[in-house]
Amino acid sequence: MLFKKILIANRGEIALRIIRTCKELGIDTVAVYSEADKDSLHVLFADEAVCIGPSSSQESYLKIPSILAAAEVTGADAIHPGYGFLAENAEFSEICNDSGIKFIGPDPEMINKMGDKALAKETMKNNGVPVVPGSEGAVKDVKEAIKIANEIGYPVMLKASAGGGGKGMRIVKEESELETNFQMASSEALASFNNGELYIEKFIENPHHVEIQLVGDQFGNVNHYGERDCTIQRRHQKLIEESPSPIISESTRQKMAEAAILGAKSVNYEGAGTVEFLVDSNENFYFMEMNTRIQVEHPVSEMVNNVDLIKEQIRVAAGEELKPLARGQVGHAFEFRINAEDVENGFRPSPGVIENLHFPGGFGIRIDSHIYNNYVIPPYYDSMIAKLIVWADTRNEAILRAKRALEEFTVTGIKTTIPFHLDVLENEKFLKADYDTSFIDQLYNNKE
Ligand code: MV4
Repeated sequence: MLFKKILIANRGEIALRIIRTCKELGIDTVAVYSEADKDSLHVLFADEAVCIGPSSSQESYLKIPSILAAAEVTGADAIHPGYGFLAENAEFSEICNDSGIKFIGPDPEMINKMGDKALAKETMKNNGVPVVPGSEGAVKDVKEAIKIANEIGYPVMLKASAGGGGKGMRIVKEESELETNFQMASSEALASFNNGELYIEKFIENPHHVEIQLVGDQFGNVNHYGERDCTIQRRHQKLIEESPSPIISESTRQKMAEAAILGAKSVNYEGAGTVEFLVDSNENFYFMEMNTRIQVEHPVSEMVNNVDLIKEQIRVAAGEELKPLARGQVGHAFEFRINAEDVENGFRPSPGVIENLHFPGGFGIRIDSHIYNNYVIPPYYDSMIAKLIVWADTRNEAILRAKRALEEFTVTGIKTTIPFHLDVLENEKFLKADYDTSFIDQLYNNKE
């Protein structure tokens, strides 16, 4: 049997996304919400809702005792953390399971192993997954960093063991710059993550970020759902994702999927997860990080696989055995993140009231969103207000469909990233899939 009642420890579109799947599985749902979110759709659409505190995330969506108390008073037998907030918090995973409430995600040991990026990389390397040349795990001091940099050659990159997603990263072009960068990166990491440990690797010029979606069960089976190309980012915030990646061959695609499955099986990975790779211009790929959560961009993989990944995630958490995929990936999908941001002013947040809203529709269009007419976007949380997901047979057809959908999409009262996406869809380089990580900086002329 699956669960009877799932508490969703999240807000916004992902809370709604999870509630929808629970309903289709006949599972009751409990929403939790902060005071700022009392009029949110996830509160309205769940079977029950519990206020867990004031507006600040620290005092609500991140407050473990309040969430546990909400689960206990409502009799929830599982908690889905969504993404962000407590999704990769080992302590939360442990406390849930100790309280007899199933955490829909990996156990605390797995979260810790993958959360330590230097350890995760070392683990993958030891199991035969290709990694960027560099230190074995963390480096102990500047001296060791210099020694390794001389072996692998400049430019190199310093990364925080406790970082991830680009925080605490530094490029070093030559030996004379290493010591100061090392000290700065280390104290930054210490201040942000309470852990100053760094590892070092060769800097890969203008890579693509390509990630493989996986789900593992309790019997050692791991399915893969193809890859997503997440290279269109600004300051480590993804803006557009697509599947399949337009820059890799069928043979690279298969090798990456095999490497991801090898890595996941070698750690007995359970649940939904993503193995991120850097891909260089020669299609060499290197393990970068493993995320132990469902990600924002999971719908891209759902569309090309015709699979509800949240359903799979809930099933494996309940102890069901995965079945091999009935088919491979079909067609092409994009996700466009619609953020309440003023693109012309450095993507500055633009919270406020949605005055007039019209969602696009028609064949191949999917909207995952919690907004509605007169909804007030609170200033306390992230600025994503909708995801437009587009599916079509080919990349070109998906682009044409995306363009007409973005033209139909109406949001007034606030600034959004819709005009940004329309610009990208006119860009020759994007159309030819000739883009890399510097794409947005070049488009908007705003290098960090
Ligand atoms: C790198 C890199 C180049 N060489 N590592 C790591 C976290 C991720 N968000 C960005 N990361 C990078 N790691 C080495 N050894 C370049 C990046 C990078 C990047 C990668 C993919 C897509 C966009 C990016 C934007 C800036 C930096």
